Amino acid sequence: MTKLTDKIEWQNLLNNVSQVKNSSLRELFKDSQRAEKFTVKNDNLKLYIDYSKNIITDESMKLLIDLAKSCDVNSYAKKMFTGEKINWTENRPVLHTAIRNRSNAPVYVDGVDVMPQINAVFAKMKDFTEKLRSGERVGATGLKIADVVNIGIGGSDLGPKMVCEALQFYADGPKLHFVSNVDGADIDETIKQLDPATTLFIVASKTFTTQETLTNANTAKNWIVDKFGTESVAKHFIALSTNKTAVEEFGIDSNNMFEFWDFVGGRYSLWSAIGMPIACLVGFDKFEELLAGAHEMDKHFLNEPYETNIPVKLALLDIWYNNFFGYETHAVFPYSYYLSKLPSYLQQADMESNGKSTNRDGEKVDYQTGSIIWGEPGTNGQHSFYQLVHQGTKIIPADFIGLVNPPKKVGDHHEKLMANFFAQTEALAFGLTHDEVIDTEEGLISYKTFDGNRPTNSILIDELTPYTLGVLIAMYEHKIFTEGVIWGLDSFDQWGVQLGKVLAGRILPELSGDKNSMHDSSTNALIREYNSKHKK
Ligand code: G6Q
Repeated sequence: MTKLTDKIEWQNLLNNVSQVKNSSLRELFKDSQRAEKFTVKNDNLKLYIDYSKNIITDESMKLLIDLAKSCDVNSYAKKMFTGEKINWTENRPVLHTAIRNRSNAPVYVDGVDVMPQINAVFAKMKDFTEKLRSGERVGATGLKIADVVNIGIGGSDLGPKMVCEALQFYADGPKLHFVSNVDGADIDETIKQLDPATTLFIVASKTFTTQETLTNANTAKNWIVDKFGTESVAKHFIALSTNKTAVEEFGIDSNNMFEFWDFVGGRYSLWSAIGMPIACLVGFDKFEELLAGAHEMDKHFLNEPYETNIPVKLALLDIWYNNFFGYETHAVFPYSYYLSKLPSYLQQADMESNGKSTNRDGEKVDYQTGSIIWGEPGTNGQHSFYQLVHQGTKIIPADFIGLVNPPKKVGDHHEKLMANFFAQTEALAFGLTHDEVIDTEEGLISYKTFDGNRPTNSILIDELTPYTLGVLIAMYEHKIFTEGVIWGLDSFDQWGVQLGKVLAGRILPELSGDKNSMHDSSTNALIREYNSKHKK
């Protein structure tokens, strides 16, 4: 297969970037059609995406689309949706799209339709959440469950936590808490505010072998068992997992286990039983609306031509800056309080998927792959790090995400919020020239000029509902997928996180003083220092 960087489409982009790199957005916007040309509006998805404030021309966009075509993005998407084993290092299909396949059309894995098993778990989730929310399912003392604690980490934490935060406005169920860190402070600070009689723990772990999760789950179990005895585990714990044996060994009856499967990757699992906290918080119907939104985006991604395909466009723009301009980070700035956890969710989704350097042929790549993703809610960022975004020496392409209508109108807050969104993208694009700086002492003019030409995408969502949230998350998932295909990566494995886990397992007994250190001089000295001062 031709190497990515040897492809004619790649070479054409290299030529194009040398012509376009120094263009200014002020110049490019002399084309009065530019905003219209570089906007995708989709009423069905309730999205309006304006990517005109990027350093691109019609020709650059065409050449980027040629690259996507030459890398067969759409054929790979079809392979994913139809259950081919595109996660080749783990020999697994990648079917988070089947979980939210609202059409219920069969999806086969090794000749077996997976839809009936998906539907069966959803029926069990619906029944459970309805009983929990109505008070029919109670704790050991007969009291209604008021607090639900999700114990999980990584993909078994970030997705449901982000969605629960985003859908807070619709919350009408028990209060949700999330414990992920193995630092005892996390579980301790959480349970100290709770009443064990009215608390349910969800132990969310695909493998049910994750050290952090099992440590927290055991601490929680001791807390409950100390009060109400071993029998009470059945009333206060449920498990979300693929590993029935380990769940039962922990002491949770398989009736209280909600299954998912190896074909759902951890960071793509919020649509599965891992979404249980979401269904507890807002009800199963709203959880289904979330799935429906994602399914609508799935259809768009699969069927829309590249020219108007939203995830493909966003992926190509990221590749444009990452590979042709050499910009290393990509920021996500939600102008919505509810979306404040989106950047940290996307950090995992993107960086764990595409933070890799070995391609399909098992060779080291000779080009950049996954961007560094970071971000914060926008207006807060404006009062802290936006200085660097506007006037620093680094260029940071950014997604600005805002709502046309907030879930609730509070005075004129929303107008002020969105005025900031629009002002920031305008200022980043067009800056302020020397001549435009007014009322300033001559010596300060150079400090007060803004170069502009800082690229942004403006993503407007009609309103924040479970449906549009599903659309938004799936949009980013498919953006990540598209980039992974073009870079020739397996976006669905995560070997990079293994080494640290193995070494931590080796070091743990050394911290009890049971073994001698056998590491490099720095690690040995750190362990000695810790052991000499740590109070046992
Ligand atoms: C996600 C990763 C990782 C995983 C956690 C938790 O794609 O695989 O973040 O979700 O390590 O794993 P368990 O769910 O197995 O506990």
